[in-house]
Amino acid sequence: MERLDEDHRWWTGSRRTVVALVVLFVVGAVVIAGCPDEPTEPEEVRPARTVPELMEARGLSEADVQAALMTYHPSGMQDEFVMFASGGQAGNLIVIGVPSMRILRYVGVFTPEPWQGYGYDDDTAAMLAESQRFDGDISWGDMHHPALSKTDGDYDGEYLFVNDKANPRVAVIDLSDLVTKQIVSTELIQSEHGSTFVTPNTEYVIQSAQYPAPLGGVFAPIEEYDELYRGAVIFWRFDREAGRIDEEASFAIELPPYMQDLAAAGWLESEGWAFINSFNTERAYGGIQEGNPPLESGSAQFDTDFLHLVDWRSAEQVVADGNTTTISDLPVISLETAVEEGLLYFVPASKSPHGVDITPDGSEIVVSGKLDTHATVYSFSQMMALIEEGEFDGVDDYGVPILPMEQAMRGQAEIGLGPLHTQFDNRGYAYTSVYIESVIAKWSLETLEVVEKLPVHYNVGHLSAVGGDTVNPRGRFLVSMNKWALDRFTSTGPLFPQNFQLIDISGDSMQLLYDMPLPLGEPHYAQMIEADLLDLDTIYPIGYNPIQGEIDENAVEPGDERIERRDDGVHVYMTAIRSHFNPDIVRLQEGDTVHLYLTSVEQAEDAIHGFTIGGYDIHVSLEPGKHANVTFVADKPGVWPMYCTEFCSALHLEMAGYFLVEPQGGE
Ligand code: K7E
Ligand code: CUA
Repeated sequence: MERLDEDHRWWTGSRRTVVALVVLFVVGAVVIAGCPDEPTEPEEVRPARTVPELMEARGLSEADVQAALMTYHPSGMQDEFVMFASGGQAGNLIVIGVPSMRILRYVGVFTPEPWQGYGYDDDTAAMLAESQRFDGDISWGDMHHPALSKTDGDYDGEYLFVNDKANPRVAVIDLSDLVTKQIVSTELIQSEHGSTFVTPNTEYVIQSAQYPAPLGGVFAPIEEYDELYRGAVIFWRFDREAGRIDEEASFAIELPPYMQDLAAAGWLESEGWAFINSFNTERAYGGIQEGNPPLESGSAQFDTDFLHLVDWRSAEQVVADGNTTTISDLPVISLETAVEEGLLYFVPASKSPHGVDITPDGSEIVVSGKLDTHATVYSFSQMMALIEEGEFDGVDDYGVPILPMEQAMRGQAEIGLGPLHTQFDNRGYAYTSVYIESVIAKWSLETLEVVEKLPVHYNVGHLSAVGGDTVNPRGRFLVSMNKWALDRFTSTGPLFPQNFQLIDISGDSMQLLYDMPLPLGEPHYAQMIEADLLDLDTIYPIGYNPIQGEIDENAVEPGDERIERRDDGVHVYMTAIRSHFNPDIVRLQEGDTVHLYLTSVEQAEDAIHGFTIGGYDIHVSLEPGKHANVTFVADKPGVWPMYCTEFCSALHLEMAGYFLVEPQGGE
C-alpha cells in the first residue's frame, strides 16, 4: 500500500517536479506563441442530434436504426405482445412488453413478494405455507416453464400455470388480475421438470418427474435404484369454472427410473396423448467417490433414450375404473397397469433428448438431442399404426413396448451442435435453439432443411415465438433466452445477467433487434401472447379478496370502521382511502391477538396504498377495492407507527397512525 502511494505521489518527487515545471513552461510558451491578435473561434462542440449525425457518432448501421424503430415505444405507446417469463430461482413470474422488452411486472408465486404483500397477509401466507412439502419451510422456488391456458390448442388468455422444479409444485395464476390463486404440491415425486404443459383445452396440467426417487418420499438405498426408484407423470385436473386445480380429480402414472424431462400434450390429430422425453436410460446414478462414473458420463453410454408416449384419455378411464393405488393422496396407475392397459409406449430418441414440441397441425413431434446434431421429426400417425399393429422392437426392462425408431419418424433435420427447443411460425418454419453453437436455426418443416442460422449471445436455452407452441403460431417475434451474456453488457461483477434477444422473424431472414439483460433468476422459458387477448381488471369491487375470489366476509364498508375487543382478540375493521387509515389509533395490550381487516375503499385506477406496522414484519398491498386479512399477536410492547407505503397522494406521508401496545402489568 505504502509503495503504491509513493509511486502515485509523483508531485512530491523533486525530479518529477522539475519535469512537470518544464512541461508547463513549454505548453504555456506554445499557447502564447500561437495566440494571434484576434482570438480564434473555439471549435463548436455540439452533441450529435440529427439521425445521420447520431448514426455516425455512435457507429450505427441502417439495420441498427431499423431495429431501434421497431422496438422503440414513445411515452404512452403500448406493446403489442406480452411475454410471461419464468423468474427462475426467484420463484416468481416476470411480465415483459414485446417488442419494447420493458419489464412491466413481477408476480409473486413461490416466494414471498413484499411489494405485493404476497406471503404477508393471512391468505397468501397460508397458500405458501400449505404448498410446503413434508412440513418444510421452503423460501424459494425454481421456476422453469410458464404455460398459458388453451382452448382448442390456442392461448385463451385466461390462466397461466408455472412449476417449481426443486420442490414439485404447480401454481395457478389468474390472468384477470395477474395474481397467484393456488399452489398445489405433491410428495409423490422429489423433483420435477416436465411442467407445466397443458392439454389442448386445459383439461390437465402436466407435471412429470425428473430425478427418480422412491415414490411418496420414502427411503430406499440407491443400490436398489432399478427396483425401487421411479419416475412419474402427474395429470393435475384443472377446473376452469372454479379457476383452480381439482386435486381430487387428478392422477399420476408410475414411470421407469429414467430421468423424465420435458413434456408436451398433443393437439388436433395427436390430441389425447402426452409426450415426455427422458434421458439416462442407462439408469446411472453417479457415485464418483464410490468408483462409479459421474452421472454426466454414466448417463451418456447409449445412443438413444426414450421418448414416452402416454395415452392420457385412456388413463382417465383406468382411473375412473379405480385401477389405481393411492400414494401421497394421488391415485397412481402402476407401471404394470400402464403397460397392460396400453397407456405407455416408448420410442428411441437421439442421445440425451431435451425439447419435445408438437407441430402446429398436431401431426408430428419434434425432439432434439443435447448431445446430438439432429431434430427428429416423429410422425404421430406412423406411431399409432405401429402400436395398432403391435410392431415393437421388444420391451424395456419394465415391460414397456418400444416402437422402432426408423418407422416412427418422418425424418431428421441436421441442425447443429446441441439442439434444445423448437418453436414454430405461421409460414411452415421451425426454429430450434442450438446451445453449444449459440445460434437459432430456422428450418423448413416440409423439407427438413436448415435455411438460416442466426448467431445469438450466448448459449441459448429456450426460445419463444408468439404462439410458438400452439395450433396457431403467429410468427412476428421470437425471443432467444440466452444463458450466457459474456461481453454484451456493462459489467456487474462475477454474476452476469441473462440475455433475452428479440428477433424479428417476419421477414425472409431473421433480424436481431434488441438485447435485454434479465437481472433476475435463470428464466428458462416464456410464452408470448397478444396484449389484447388479455382482459385484466384494474379495480376490484370494494372488499374483494383476490385469493378467495369473492367479497371477503370481513370486508369493511366506509362508515363501518371499528375496533371490537372479543374473547378471541381485538378485531380491527379498517379502511384505507387517500389519505388516511380509519381507525388510525389502535390501542392494544401486550399479548393481544389482533385480527386486522383491511379494505381499500378506493375505486380509482392506480390509487394504491400499502400498509405496514413497524416491528411486526407486516406488509399489505391495497389495490383499489382489495381486502386483506392479517392476524398477528401483539407480543412486542411499544409504540408502533403504522403507515402507507405507496406514495399515493400529496398527503401520503400523513397517511399514518399508531399501534399502541401497552406492556403487561402496565408500565
Ligand atoms: Cu431447457 Cu428447464 Cu425447459 Cu431450461 S429447460 S433451457
Ligand atoms: Cu396511501 Cu400513501
